[in-house]
Amino acid sequence: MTQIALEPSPNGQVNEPFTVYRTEGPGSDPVRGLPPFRSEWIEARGDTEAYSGRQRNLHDDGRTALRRGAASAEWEGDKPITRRSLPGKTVTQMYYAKKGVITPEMRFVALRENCDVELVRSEVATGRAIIPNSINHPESEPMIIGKAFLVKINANIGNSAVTSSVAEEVDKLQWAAQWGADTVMDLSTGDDIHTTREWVIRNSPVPIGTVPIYQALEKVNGEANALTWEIYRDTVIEQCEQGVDYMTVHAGVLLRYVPLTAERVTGIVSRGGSIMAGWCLAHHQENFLYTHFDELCEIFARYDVAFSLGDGLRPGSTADANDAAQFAELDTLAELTKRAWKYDVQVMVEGPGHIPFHLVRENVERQQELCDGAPFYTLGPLVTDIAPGYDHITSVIGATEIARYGTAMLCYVTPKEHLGLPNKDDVKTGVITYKIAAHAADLAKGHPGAHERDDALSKARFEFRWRDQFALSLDPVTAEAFHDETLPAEPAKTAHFCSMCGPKFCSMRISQDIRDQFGGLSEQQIIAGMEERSTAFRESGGKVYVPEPVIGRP
Ligand code: IRN
Ligand code: FE2
Repeated sequence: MTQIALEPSPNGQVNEPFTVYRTEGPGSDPVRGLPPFRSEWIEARGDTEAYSGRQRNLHDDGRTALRRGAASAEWEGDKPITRRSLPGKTVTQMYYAKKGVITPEMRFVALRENCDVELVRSEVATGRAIIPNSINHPESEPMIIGKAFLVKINANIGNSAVTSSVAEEVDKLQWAAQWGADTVMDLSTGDDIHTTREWVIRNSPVPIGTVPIYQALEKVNGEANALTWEIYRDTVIEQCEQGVDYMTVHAGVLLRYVPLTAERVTGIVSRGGSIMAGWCLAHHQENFLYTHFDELCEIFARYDVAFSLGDGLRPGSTADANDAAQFAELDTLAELTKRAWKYDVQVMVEGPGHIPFHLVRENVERQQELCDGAPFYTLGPLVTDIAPGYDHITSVIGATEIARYGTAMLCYVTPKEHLGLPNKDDVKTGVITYKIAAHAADLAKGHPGAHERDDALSKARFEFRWRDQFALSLDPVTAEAFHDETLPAEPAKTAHFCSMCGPKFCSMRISQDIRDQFGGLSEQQIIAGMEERSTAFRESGGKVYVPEPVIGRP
């Protein structure tokens, strides 16, 4: 927890420090990684074994650097030691929740959410919430995704073949977490995919998600037709061993759904969805992610990795919203959700995309109904297609609406969406934009305590405690910089106005003057005074508009 110290009010009243949870971690040296503080909890359950994983492809720079100091991974020869379940044991939070066992992870979550631990346990047991913290990511701080809890946001990072280095990705991860990303997805596709991910996970206090089909595709040199279940499975295991916490799996893109996209304005826009659709058509076979789904569940159960069931057929334009292809896939995702639950594997379901405002709500209500309340995780949605360069805004409008009606996690969209790879500024803009949506939804849902920060900031604003107003804001740096642009001097930090309205027209100052004027009077005195006036008003005829007195006429 972080405490924000506050100044006293002008009347001398003390303002208690304001407590917030920040997913920053203690801060880490990139080549050492964060301390693996969950290791003890995991080992104490006695349900896992250490073994030397099958990880390969470690590039030299990554290996030597991480070997020198990696806090969590021990090494045997060239292979790191990782954990998996003992044969016959299930290690997932859902398994323990269903058994009625409260894990340290659940307690941590309850403290973080400031709620009853029993709520955490029961929501995880029914599948309405997930705690996506894998046993091979002991550096991660437990968190929960579910509609009974605070709305979460995810930031995507990742290099592509054209730009970015490993160090830059770690930097982006820390940057995203610092501004408040609750999870981060590493969508790297370049050569150093394995090394990049290793660095990202070892330094991440937040759960890390991936889309394994991207790496599987790299292994077959981008030839989607050459993909096989075996290559995919080995990629998944490699990532489970590294400590990926949740994985997007596009298992709902069924062969028979692909023709439903033929008449669309924008066809299939999901990367994973288009890979799988291409594979299905090329082989004229059912999607191997669907046909091997049970094996995937068995693997995920061994590491407590959560499914993020991918929406490979999400609409990529408002014209295609809520169409047959999208909803057919959702039916299949609902079926798969229940299949995963049989293995006690945690699941969330991904959602769109591009949806005009009036069709947004139906998406979450339908998903909640079909998937028995499994957490919904949506990409925006963008409510219009006409503002490239501003798609953090077109999407956050839909995101706020969909979160209000029960979406549990929002995948951010940056201003670079549809245009290019986001840089650090874009990552920050995307995160802050989505923090606003998540918090607005928490307020609208009446989430207990959500309004406290608003109230504290508003009080500071009204009392001209400028420093407190900055400190309580989502982006103190920008707030202070904007203020200082016109009034940089130190006295302005306590001045009873800013340059927006100037000293004479500051409404907050005028309101305070009014209060001061009546400040000496008791409430009874004020009420009595008002009554006296009101009686006089009624006795004089009770008219709001009184005819102008006629003066000087005979
Ligand atoms: C989230 C909701 N719907 C899609 N997403 C995210 O999109 C998902 O979590 C992942 O980060 C990315 C996957 O993109 P493709 O492969 O579906 O385009
Ligand atoms: Fe799009």
